[in-house]
Amino acid sequence: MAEQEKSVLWTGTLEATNEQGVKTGLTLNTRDPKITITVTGSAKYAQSKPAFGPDGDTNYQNPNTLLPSANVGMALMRIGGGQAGGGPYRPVGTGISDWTIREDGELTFFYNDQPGDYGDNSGSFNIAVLRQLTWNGKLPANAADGVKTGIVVNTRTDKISITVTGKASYGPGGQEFGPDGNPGDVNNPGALLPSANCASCLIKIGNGPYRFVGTGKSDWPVPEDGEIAFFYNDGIFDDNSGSFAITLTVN
Ligand SMILES: [Ca+2]
Ligand SMILES: [Ca+2]
Repeated sequence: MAEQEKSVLWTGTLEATNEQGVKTGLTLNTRDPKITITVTGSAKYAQSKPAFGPDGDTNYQNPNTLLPSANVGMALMRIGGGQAGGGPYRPVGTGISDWTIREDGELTFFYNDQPGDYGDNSGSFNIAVLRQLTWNGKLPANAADGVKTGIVVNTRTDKISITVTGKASYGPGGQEFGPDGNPGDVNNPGALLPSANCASCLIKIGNGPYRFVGTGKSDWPVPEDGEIAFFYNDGIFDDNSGSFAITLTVN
C-alpha cells in the first residue's frame, strides 16, 4: 500500500521582496481533489506605506502590477507558468476554500507589485496549502474482509468525518437494518465486535481494534495510525445481502 499524502500539502513563506515568487514544488492536477489555502502575515509594498495583510491595500490597484485587477500587496498564485505556459495570476488574499484546480502544473505564490519594484518591500506571508481527502465507496454486507479505503491517516494531524447510509441483511429471512444494525442482537460472540449491534457498520484503522461507526462520525480525532477499512458486524457473511454507502472525509 502506497503511503497517502497527508492532508497538509505544503507550508512556506512568501517574502514581499521575492519578485520570482515562491515555488511550492507541488504539482497540481485538475483531476486532484479540491485544495484550501490559508495566508497570514503582513507586508509593505513600499517603505512609505503601512503594512497590509494578505489582501493588500484595498484602496490601491495599479495597472503595472502582476495582476492589475487585484490590490497592490495582495497574495497571488499561479499554476504552471514559465516557458511552458500556464494559468493566469489569481488572487489568493487571506485564502481560498475548497478550490477546484483549474490548471495542471506547479503551484507558485507571488506578492502583487510592479516588476522591478520589489526592492523597497518588506515583510512576508505564511502560507499553507491543504487538501481534503475524500473516499466514497460501498461496504457489501457479505464482504468478510471488509472494504479497504486506501486512505492512510495519522493521529498527529487527522480528524475524520464519516456518513453511512443504506440497508442490509445479515441472515436468512432477509430482514434489513440500517448502519446502526439490529438493536435486538447485541453481545453476539460470533460478531466481529460483540459489544456492538450485529449488522452495524464498523471501522478498523491499521492494526487497531474494530470500532462502532453506525450512521457516522463527525470531526473524530483518529485513535490509531494506518489505513482505514470498514467492516460489517457479523460472523457468517455468505448469507448476507445489501450494502452500505460510505463517505469518508479526512480534515
Ligand atoms: Ca514595491
Ligand atoms: Ca450472516
